[in-house]
Amino acid sequence: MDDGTFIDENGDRRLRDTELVVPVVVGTCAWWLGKKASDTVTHRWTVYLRGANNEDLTHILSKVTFELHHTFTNPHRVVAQPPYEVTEQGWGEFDINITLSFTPDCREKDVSILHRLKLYENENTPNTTKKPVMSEVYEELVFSEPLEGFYRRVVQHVPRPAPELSCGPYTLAFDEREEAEKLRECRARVATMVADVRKEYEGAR
Ligand code: SLL
Repeated sequence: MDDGTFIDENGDRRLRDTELVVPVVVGTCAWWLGKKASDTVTHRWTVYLRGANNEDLTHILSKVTFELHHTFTNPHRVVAQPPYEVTEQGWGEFDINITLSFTPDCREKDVSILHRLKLYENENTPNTTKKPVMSEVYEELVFSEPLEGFYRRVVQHVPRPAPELSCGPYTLAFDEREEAEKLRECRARVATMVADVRKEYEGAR
């Protein structure tokens, strides 16, 4: 009898045609130091990963690793407990690689998200010490045909708020449905582009 599950190549039971979607946000929050700024330290900033609704993610994540620019001491920062954030001081903007590792029963490979540290607003906005420069991006973790045990555990989990981030009061509220729709449109556009390239390639052969 087909119960909607199948056994994968490792002998684990998975749910067919099922997706588990976990909305998250990666972001940076940067404070200009104003009069206290020097050549090498102009800002104090925090990079973080959070649930899109600030919910706790410890039932899914085992750790989050932030890869800073090599000019920082120990640029490889591992955070095993929430809040998943790293605070530093510096002078320049750069791309931060954020790697999410999942709980062992998920059996999924790590996922990396690249996020650029933003220290300055656009050219016409002067620096201020009154509020931070925020840069947040909504993302979705998609577990396709998840392990049955992991899926059941996650859907039965009762959501609870995560410990507050240091920049908690400044984080944005995302309209999940709107963001999910934008992501779907992006994915569809990419799929069309891939299909076009493939057609062109096949036509040229
Ligand atoms: C830039 N490509 O030129 C970037 C590099 C590096 C920023 C930015 C280190 C501070 C410290 C720091 O802020 N590095 O180690 O104290 O803009």
